[in-house]
Amino acid sequence: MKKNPKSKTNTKTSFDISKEKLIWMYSSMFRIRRFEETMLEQTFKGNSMGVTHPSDGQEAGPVGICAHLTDKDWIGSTHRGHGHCIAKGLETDRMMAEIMGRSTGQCHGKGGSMHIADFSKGMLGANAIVGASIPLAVGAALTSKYKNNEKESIAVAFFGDGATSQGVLHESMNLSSIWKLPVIFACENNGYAEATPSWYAVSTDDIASRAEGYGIPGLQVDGMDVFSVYDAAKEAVNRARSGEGPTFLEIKTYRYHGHFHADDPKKYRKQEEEDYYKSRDCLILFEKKVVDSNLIKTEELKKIRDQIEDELVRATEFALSSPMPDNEELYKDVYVEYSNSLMGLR
Ligand SMILES: Cc1ncc(C[n+]2csc(CCOP(=O)(O)OP(=O)(O)O)c2C)c(N)n1
Ligand SMILES: [Mg+2]
Repeated sequence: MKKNPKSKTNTKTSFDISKEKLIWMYSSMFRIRRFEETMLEQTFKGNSMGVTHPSDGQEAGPVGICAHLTDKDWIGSTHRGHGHCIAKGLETDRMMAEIMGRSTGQCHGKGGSMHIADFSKGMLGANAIVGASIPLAVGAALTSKYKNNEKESIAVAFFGDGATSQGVLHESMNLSSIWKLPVIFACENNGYAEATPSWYAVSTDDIASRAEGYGIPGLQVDGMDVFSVYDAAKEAVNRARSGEGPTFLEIKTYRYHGHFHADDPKKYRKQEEEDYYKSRDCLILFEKKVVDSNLIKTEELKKIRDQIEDELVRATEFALSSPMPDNEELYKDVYVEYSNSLMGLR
């Protein structure tokens, strides 16, 4: 067994959170869960364009972190990016339409599941290239530092365990450390990169400890418990906003579905493992904590779930009834249009 236990494990759980924020957290996690399940139903009906990677099971990570961010903060995302988008405030109807390749989609149907972006919300984009969110977020953090704007605008790079042995992460950690950039490295360690387990492919059980070598604090966090993520992220965000530089969070989580929407019989993992994580589901843990502490009533949570179910029915209808893009759309938002306008040719 590989061990390198230098990073700390976050064991704190705080209820120093407003009711409004608690409701936002629960709504966002449930919205992500039902978005992914609805998206999969639609994908199996043949309504999605291209490959989709569901993130259900992993909701507490993006929600616990984005709870501290505003539209002025940036996030970079992954191929499994729907949860990041929703936690950053993107609308489910335009996301669903994007996945279905419709003209009303977030990127006018040209991006699909793995390229949903919305700069107005600080969402730099989902990303099909493993590890590519990392330099994008570090670049955004550099902009912020350069403009003396860290208090208002920090950056978070979401990436999986599969990206953690790539050179780009290590170069990015080094640069962000020497320049004290306002960036958070949010590693969603769900135990697998496609079918390869991280115990086989990653040289340590403690990925967060890798940050120590770059002078960056690393913390392992229970990614099934949104409060655990929330507390760790609060510390990391405060460090970034106050000019103290980057933090690395390793969020221990689990994806409930296979790597992507089809053709993954999940033979590389055991049913007992899946059952274990599902018994610690983020929605169940949340409900238990807030109801036991008399912060929110069971009926209030049920009402939230009902509203989100309705929202997703409407989002799906919106997407299905939207037209496909015109051929003309092919010539918009492309590099030549952008560069010509920069050179004054258009
Ligand atoms: C640079 C690069 N290498 C390989 C791939 C193929 N690929 C797509 S997803 C994936 C696994 C990524 O695993 P991880 O980073 O742990 O994310 P997870 O799928 O578990 O969310 C791989 C190898 C890719 N898209 N980009
Ligand atoms: Mg993974």
